[in-house]
Amino acid sequence: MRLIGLGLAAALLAGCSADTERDEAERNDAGSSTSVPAQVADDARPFEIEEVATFDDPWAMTFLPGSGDLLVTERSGTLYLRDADSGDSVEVDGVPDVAVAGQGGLGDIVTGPTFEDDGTVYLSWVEADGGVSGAVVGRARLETEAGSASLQGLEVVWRQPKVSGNGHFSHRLAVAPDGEHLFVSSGDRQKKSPAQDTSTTLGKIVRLTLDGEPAPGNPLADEGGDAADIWSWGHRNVLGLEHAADGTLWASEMGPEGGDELNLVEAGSNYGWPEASNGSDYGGGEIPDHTDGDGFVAPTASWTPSISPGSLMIYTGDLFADWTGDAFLGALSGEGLVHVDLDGTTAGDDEIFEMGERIRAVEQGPDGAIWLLEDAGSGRLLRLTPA
Ligand SMILES: [Ca+2]
Repeated sequence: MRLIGLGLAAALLAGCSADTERDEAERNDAGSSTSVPAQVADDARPFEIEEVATFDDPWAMTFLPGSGDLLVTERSGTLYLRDADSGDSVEVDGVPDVAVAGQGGLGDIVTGPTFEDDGTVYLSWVEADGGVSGAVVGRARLETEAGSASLQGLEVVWRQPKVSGNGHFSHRLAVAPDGEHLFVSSGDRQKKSPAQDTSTTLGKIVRLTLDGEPAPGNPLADEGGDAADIWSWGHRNVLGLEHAADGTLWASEMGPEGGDELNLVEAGSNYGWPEASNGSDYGGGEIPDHTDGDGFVAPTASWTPSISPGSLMIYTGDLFADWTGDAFLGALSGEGLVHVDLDGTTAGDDEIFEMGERIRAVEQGPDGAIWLLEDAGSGRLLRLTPA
C-alpha cells in the first residue's frame, strides 16, 4: 500500500508527464494500491465530443430499450424524456415531490426488466419527515403519447432509514441481469458507524425483489428485519452501481479525503468503512489503510487524492473496440472521465480524460457511444464517439 505524497500528487495534477510515467510504473508494481489516474492530453483523446442538450443540475440518465429515447433526472425534482429521433425533450408528469437539500433531491432512474412490455421504471429520491430525511425507491409505469409523457401508478417499494443531515444518500439503482433483483446503494448518511452495523441498511448495498422485498438468499436473511435486505456492507457513499456483461456487480464509492474506490461487490462482503480506507478523515485524522488480513475487502482500484466518482458504467459496446468490458467513472472534483482497464475482475492501468467540468453521470448509448452529464446549473449532455 502506498499513499502518494502531496508534492507528487500536485505535480501529477499539474500534468507533469515524467511523474505520470513514474506513477504508472509504480502502480503496475503495486497492484490495487491507491493511485492517480494518468492524464490523457486533449489531442490524444480517442473520441470527439458533441454537445447534445443542457439540463439544470442533472443527476442521472437512462436509455430506454427499443426506442433509444433518454430519461434524464434533475436533482431539483424534474424528469425529462428526450426523443432520440427529434432530439426534443418533454417534462414527464407524475414525478413525486422530492426533498431538495444538500446532496438530496431526485436521484436515479432505471428501466425494469419488463419495460418493453409494461413501461416499468424504478426511480429514487429523497423524502423528508420533520427534521429527518432518507432516500426512497419507487416503481411506476412510463406512459408516452405524442408530445407528452407521464409516470403512472407510482408506488414506493423501499425506504432508507431517516436520519438528520443532507448527505450520502447514495440511492443509485441497478437491475440485475437475471431480471429478478433490484440493487440499491444506501449511503452512510455521514454517520460512519452504521456502515458496520448490520441491523440498519445505512452504509450498505441492498438486494431486493422487484417488489422491494428482501431478496431470498440474501447473506443475512436469517437475522431478519432490515438485515435481510443487505447484500454487502462497510460502504460510505456508493454513487455508481453497475453490472458487467458477465453478471458481476461493480460499485464506485466516494472515499473521505482520498481513498475513492472501485469495488467488486460480492454477497456478504465487508468493504471496511469506516474501519479501513486508503483515504483519511477530513482534517487529517488517519484511518487504517486496507491491508491483507484485516477482514475487509480491499478495493480493486482506489484514488488519492480524490477524483470523487459520481457514477459508473461498464462498457459492453464495440464502437470503442479497445474498451469493451472496461469501467468508466464520472469524476466530480476530478472534472473528467476516468477509464479503468478491466480484465475480468482485475484492474489494469487507469487514465483520466479531462473534461473541464464536474462529470455527474456516464452511460452507454444504444449504438455504443458514451454519454456524459455535467454537474452544473446548466449541465451539458455530451455524446462521445470515436475520433
Ligand atoms: Ca488511510
